[in-house]
Amino acid sequence: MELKSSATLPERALHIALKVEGGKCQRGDGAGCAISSNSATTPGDMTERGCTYAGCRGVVGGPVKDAIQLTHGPIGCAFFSWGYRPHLADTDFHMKYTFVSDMNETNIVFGGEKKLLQSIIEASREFPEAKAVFVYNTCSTALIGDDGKDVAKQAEAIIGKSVVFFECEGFKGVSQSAGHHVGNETIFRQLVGSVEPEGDFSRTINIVGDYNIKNDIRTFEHLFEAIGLRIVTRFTGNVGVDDLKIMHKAALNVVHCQRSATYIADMMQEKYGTPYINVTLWGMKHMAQALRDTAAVFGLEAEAEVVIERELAKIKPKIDEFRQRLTGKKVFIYQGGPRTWHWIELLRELGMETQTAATTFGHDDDYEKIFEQLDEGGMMIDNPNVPEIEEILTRRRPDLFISGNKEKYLAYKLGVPFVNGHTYDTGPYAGFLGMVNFARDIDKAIHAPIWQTLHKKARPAPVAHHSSHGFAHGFEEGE
Ligand code: CFM
Repeated sequence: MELKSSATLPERALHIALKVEGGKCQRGDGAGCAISSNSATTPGDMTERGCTYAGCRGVVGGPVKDAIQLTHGPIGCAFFSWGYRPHLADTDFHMKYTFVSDMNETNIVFGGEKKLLQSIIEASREFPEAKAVFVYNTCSTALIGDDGKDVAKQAEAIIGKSVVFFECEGFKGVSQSAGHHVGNETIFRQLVGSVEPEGDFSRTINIVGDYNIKNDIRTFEHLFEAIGLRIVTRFTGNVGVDDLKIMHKAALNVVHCQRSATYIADMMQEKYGTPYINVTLWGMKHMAQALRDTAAVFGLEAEAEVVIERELAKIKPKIDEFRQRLTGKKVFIYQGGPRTWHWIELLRELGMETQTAATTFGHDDDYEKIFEQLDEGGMMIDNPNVPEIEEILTRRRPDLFISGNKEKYLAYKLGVPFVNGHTYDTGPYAGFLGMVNFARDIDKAIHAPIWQTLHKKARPAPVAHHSSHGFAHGFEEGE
């Protein structure tokens, strides 16, 4: 194992691979190719992963703007699931409030069902404007055997609104990824198809797997509309409960985040025959392709070309300018999952090369897409821990680190320019216009005057070359 930081955890070698000469794959343990992903974190590994509850409450259910978001569990679970992800909407009920049944020691001993029922009733009385109550189960309430499903049914009869119960106990999966699955299934089962509206849905789509981070939708929704399509439902950025109920009416699902939301597209295809296409709504090439592929389903190709040409003309001069300033820069991208592969092409459009690519909870299909796009010498690492991240930043010395708040100050301490890819520095980053924002933030990070001042002092000295194995050789080639 050649990452010094993982010397005490030999299992980590299975999660690291290099793209070597001839486009071949070389894994950290010298064997195989595919890296091990979506598997349980080795005990002792300082993982940055979240839990099933986080993926369900924080990612899929949380953006629903007019639901009471109620955690059935201790107050800390609610606190740490709320307020950190800017999944905006045109109202801010879901961002302003979070609710919890506040399970304490006595409740854990004697059961929390009554308290949950009271909490649902009280919350819905306090906030009559809410359209539904979403209840998220946690580790503690699952372990003591509370029947939250039954409570949800009782509550529904009392308050006269949908009470959706998510069985997203934190211990259920190996990461937050399992929570996406639970979120998809529960919303599909309990809400989708429960209302049958009249009207013509022949030219309609759902945008699936966009969460309106920092208003991403403003960069692309009008483009789909400009080619003659109507958006029925967003899953789940800027969406209301009533929209989810009629989601099955749309003629096509356009799936953007293919980690967290393909589940519902598959279920809708099976039950309602709704076809879906996979798209990437970041970057010029991908965004244009997304519009083309969507338009092709409806015979609106000519309309799409007009929109693409018009929009590209608006941003191209700016992108060309940024490309001149960014060409040749090497990037380490570390995101939760698919953003890592969504952005390799976007960075190439800016003249930049992805030197290292990592995800927290990606599955095999994410790593296949990453590997395909990496240049020779590119490295992939699954679920990197903090010492590994530090070592990569020190030894591979990227010109830019695109990651999240957890890693931001580590990057700064090591003197590496940083952009927040999860919640954006000054986004939105999606669509054509968002790409200009992204390029501007990257340019600002890399060319900040501070690096000139600190450069030599702040960057740690390279780690001594200590190995002659093939893997290490490839790994250290930047030194
Ligand atoms: Fe999908 Fe996401 Fe992502 Fe994700 Fe996330 Fe996110 Fe992400 Mo942060 S839904 S998998 S669980 S694209 S919150 S909006 S940026 S880790 S790569």
